Amino acid sequence: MRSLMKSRKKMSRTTIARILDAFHDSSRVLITSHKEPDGDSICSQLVVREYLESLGKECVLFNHGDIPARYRFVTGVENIHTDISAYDFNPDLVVVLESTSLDRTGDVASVIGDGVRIINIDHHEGNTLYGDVNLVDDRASSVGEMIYKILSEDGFVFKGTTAENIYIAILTDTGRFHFSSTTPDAMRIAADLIESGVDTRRVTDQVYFSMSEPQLRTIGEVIQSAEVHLDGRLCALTLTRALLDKRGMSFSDFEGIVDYSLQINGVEVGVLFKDISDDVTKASIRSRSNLDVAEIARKFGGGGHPNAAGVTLEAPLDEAKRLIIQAVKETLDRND
Ligand SMILES: [Mn+2]
Repeated sequence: MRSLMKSRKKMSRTTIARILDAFHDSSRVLITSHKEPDGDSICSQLVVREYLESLGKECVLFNHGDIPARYRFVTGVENIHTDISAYDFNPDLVVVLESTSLDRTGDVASVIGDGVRIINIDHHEGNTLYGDVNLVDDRASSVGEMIYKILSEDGFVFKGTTAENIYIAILTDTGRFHFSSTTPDAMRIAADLIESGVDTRRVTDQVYFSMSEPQLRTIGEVIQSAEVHLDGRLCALTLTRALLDKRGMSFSDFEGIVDYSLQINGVEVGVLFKDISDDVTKASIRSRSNLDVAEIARKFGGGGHPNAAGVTLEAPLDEAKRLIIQAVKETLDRND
């Protein structure tokens, strides 16, 4: 515990105290995160809700975009609303997690009234500090890790669902303790959570080894169509609406399949392209070296972490592929 205490200094104690004050002073809290939420954002939101409800606060959770299939087992996930047209809440505090800018919350941004206090908690580089209180730590493995540290300062004890949900946040944001975000702090917190009873085998099975047969077969087709470019340094995967329609599935059934783009030895950059519509393509970009793919994503209005970024391009699939592959080529050429 000693080294965990020491490393907590990375996040300002004053800022943590201000966040805890805001939590205690609130009565109605909207908790949100980025569009197309992932394991870290979903689980962190649920933990903040449990904590605030334990203080007697009223909480509403809203996200823009479906809960990915692999997180539908998470305890409490049914409390996250996604139909913004049904939004009817008047919060006195808004907690925004995992969002570099307020726009990243998508439609939720449009229902946040002027003058409502905003708490911004994030671990992405380039956060625009749009909150009344901003806690941004780009060295944190996950927002889940940050929430663990913040709420621990208030004496909150993680057990049962809250322990499991922080564990899932760290597990998924570190790629199963694989990415360089797998820090000593992340491991220490994970160890504390396992000590408090998290069943790591069950949780990992549920997130990563619980797909349906059509999901597995669709992934097979995506892998089959992998394209290798730039002398074997870039691997591009494509998930199309046509393929999803054929199997009656949706993009949210395939969160995480970009990871397959980095499976080939020698590939430095992996990209998953999704044709969201005829004129809009989403690219998830990954790297395994110190090549900064967030910089590539930012070139087109996206963002993320150095090894994991994303961008939505107003371009058809083929055009988007050309643009991203060219940008990766330029970055590789510059680094050579
Ligand atoms: Mn995260």
